[in-house]
Amino acid sequence: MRNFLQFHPEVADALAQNKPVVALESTVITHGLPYPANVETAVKMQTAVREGGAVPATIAIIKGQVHVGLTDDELEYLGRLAGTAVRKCSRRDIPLAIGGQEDGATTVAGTMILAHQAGIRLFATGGIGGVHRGHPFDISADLLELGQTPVTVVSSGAKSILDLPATREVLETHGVPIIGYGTDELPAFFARSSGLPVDIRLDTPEAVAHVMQAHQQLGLQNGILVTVPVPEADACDPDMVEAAIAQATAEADAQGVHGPASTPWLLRRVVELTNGRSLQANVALLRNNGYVAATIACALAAS
Ligand code: PSU
Ligand code: MN
Repeated sequence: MRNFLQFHPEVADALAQNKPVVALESTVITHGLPYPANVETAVKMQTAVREGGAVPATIAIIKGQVHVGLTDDELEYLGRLAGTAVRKCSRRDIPLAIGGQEDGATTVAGTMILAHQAGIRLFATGGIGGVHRGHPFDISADLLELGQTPVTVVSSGAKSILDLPATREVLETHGVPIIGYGTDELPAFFARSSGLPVDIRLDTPEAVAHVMQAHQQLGLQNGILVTVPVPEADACDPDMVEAAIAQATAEADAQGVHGPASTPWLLRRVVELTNGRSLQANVALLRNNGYVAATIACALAAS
């Protein structure tokens, strides 16, 4: 597998010296945000990882080659693919993109697989996929990947475009611990809480690192989910977002949007319906999660 991986020199150096590294996904760049806000946000997230003391490794497939860490030119190239038919790569899609020498943007599931292959234990993103409301068999491959790949994912939970209680149940079935970082409740992406409990609340990077070490020493092969609420100043009014989400979900159903197209379609529509207000929250939580993941990576390197 390592033969498919092309490491950015800075990432290769950091890994060789056991320095803290945080993986970042690329579907949020191509399918989650419009150009050029996507590239600007990706750069801000990489900067936040550095401010937290780690090296960022954004993962994407470019012309059939897996890149672990992107140059500025590669990031710009990827950003300009937003809105095109670039393949959204979950577990299923990775061999298709590599075999076909295609470009591919990795989802949470896809990034977890490639981060693990690259020897990176921490990965930061915005939101994970989940069980779609009203479609109990549309279960994101992210949840199953968390059940079988030993990478810790730092995110702001899942959007309430998803069925959060069902999402939580699937994670429990697959043995995925949900850590609330400074919170007792599962965050709901734009909103700081969902009313659902987390499995444990931890308040420091060291405490999370201790759980990760115990998990590894036990030889457990599943992932861990660390959830971080959106920063208070940038959170959206829950009623406003909820109304937008309800309308977007109803429209998607009416228009027959389904499968992998569903999440990107809903994300775009919610931005429109909130007049971009949700975008501000999205950017803020991505940066914050990058920073938090970096501090955990530092604690891990020191432990
Ligand atoms: N949720 C978000 N923003 C995102 C995604 C999810 O709030 O950008 C992306 C992530 O890449 C995630 C993917 O892994 O969508 C999930 O897609 P699906 O539901 O088709 O598994
Ligand atoms: Mn799906």
